[in-house]
Amino acid sequence: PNVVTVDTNTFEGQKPGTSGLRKKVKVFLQEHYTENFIQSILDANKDSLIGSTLVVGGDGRYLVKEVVDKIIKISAANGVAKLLVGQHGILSTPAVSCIIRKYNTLGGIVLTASHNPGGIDNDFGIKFNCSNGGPAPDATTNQIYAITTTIKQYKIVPDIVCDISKIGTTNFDVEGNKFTVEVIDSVNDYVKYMKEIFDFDKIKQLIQGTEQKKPFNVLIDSMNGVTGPYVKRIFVDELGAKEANVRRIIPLEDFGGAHPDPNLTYAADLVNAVKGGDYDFGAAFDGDGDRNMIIGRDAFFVTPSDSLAVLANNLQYIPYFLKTGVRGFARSMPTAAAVDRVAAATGKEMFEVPTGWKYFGNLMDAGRLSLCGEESFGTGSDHVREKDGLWAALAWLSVLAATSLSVQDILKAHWAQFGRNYFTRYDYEECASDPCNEMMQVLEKTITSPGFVGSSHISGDKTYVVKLADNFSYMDPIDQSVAMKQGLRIIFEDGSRIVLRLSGTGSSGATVRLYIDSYEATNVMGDAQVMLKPLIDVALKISKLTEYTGRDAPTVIT
Ligand code: VG1
Ligand code: CO
Repeated sequence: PNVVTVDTNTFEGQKPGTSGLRKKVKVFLQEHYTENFIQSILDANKDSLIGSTLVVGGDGRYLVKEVVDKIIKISAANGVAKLLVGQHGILSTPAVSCIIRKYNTLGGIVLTASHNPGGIDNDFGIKFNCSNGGPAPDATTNQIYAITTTIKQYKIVPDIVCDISKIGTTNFDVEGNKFTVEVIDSVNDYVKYMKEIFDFDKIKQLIQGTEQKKPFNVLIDSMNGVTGPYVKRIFVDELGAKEANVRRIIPLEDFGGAHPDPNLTYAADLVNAVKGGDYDFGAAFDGDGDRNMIIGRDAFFVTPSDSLAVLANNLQYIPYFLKTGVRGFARSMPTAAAVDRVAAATGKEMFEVPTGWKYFGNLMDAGRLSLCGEESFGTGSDHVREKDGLWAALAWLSVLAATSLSVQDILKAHWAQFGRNYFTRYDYEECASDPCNEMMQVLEKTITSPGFVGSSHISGDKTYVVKLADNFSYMDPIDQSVAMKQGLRIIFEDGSRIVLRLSGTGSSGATVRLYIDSYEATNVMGDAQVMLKPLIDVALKISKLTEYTGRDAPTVIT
């Protein structure tokens, strides 16, 4: 087959957000739109592209297969030597990271809009991951974006026909050069790796029970997303769970109409099933498999911030960390600081980075970070360079197996030892963009004006005095790169915080995220919504959120 050069025009707005380029499917369907972005990714790697290998796969949503086909044809035209493609185009985000690292590839292209709904009327996304397996850093995504604003042509080999439904290797001759597509089993490498990290026998014993102990009843929900085949292999085939213990494990192009976001609102099915049934543990994962929600008996909810802290405090029960040792911990800025207390108690280094997994990679590569997380249901370790939903569930089950405690008792013991960081997040989804941008500008001005630090804010019988207020910026300690304007924060004298930022993963309009947290040393058994109500009122008043968004209630409360 021959290379064809196609003239194209630029498109506005091909700027990757928190985690890749995410737009409505119909935007990607415009002629040349997807090709432009793929060519731009390859051009941003042009120094090492010739002869390279890339990993390609996605979360199974509508358009994944078509875009895999385009990536094959455009890669062939641009000197890539080999692609490792998940069968049917299926690879979870953490599996892509695992495969990039295992086979030392130049990187990978992940086709996902994560937890955003799928189908022809919903979202699609394309993300580039680097050779460390992690999402490309800002420098690279900025470069990709810059190329999209000037692109005039792309190269493609239209005549390559490759069946990605069958495992196997196909070689093509592209103008005298060999080009190889290897279609790989979507789950093998990942499952093998999980078996090295965890003690599967112990988890199996927990799930199946022994003569002395009754089975630990789990309910795992893949939400029709990519984790289905991984869950089937790991939980049913390897760990001996029954078919009835796993749900929605066939990846569907539209996620069955579900919003595959594992939180209390969108994973209500799981919550209700665990509440109403005889289950000890429930877990759900998002569309691309990097997020997790963990609940205990009676649907006792573990906040992601607490989940991170509990795992940090119990890593000795996971064989991987016995081998590697435990380096530092990290969390994203809006994540509650529960893990900071574990770091202080165990003498580990602690990092606070902006929202988005790409900021953890450098710290891991430098050997300073073992475990990290985000409040947005992201938990992971340096075993890969993405957050990893299934890993988090297996980590929890390892701790539960070793301690013989219930989820709730582990949390209670944790709070008794460290105190509790109450946390809640309010999301106002799909608001009008202009007023939200204005709200952020006005609020930034207000909180950085002279006199704001030191000011008092009264709600009910509580008075909060401002200690620090800014727009968060971060300097990477490894390469000194700086990320500015990562969210407005107001920190009070008692350590309570209000954080406000606009989402960088939506495909239309603006989503406002309001994060509230406050620490209690001894009053640890309260209800987060009740405990945090005064701070929420202060936040709504200072930000004038209702006036700007026209919303008197959030879309999702976590
Ligand atoms: C959200 C979360 C962030 C997460 C990102 C990608 O970003 O808040 O913590 O890293 O999604 O996760 P934003 O900009 O919308 O707040 V995923 O599972 O969508 O790749
Ligand atoms: Co995701």
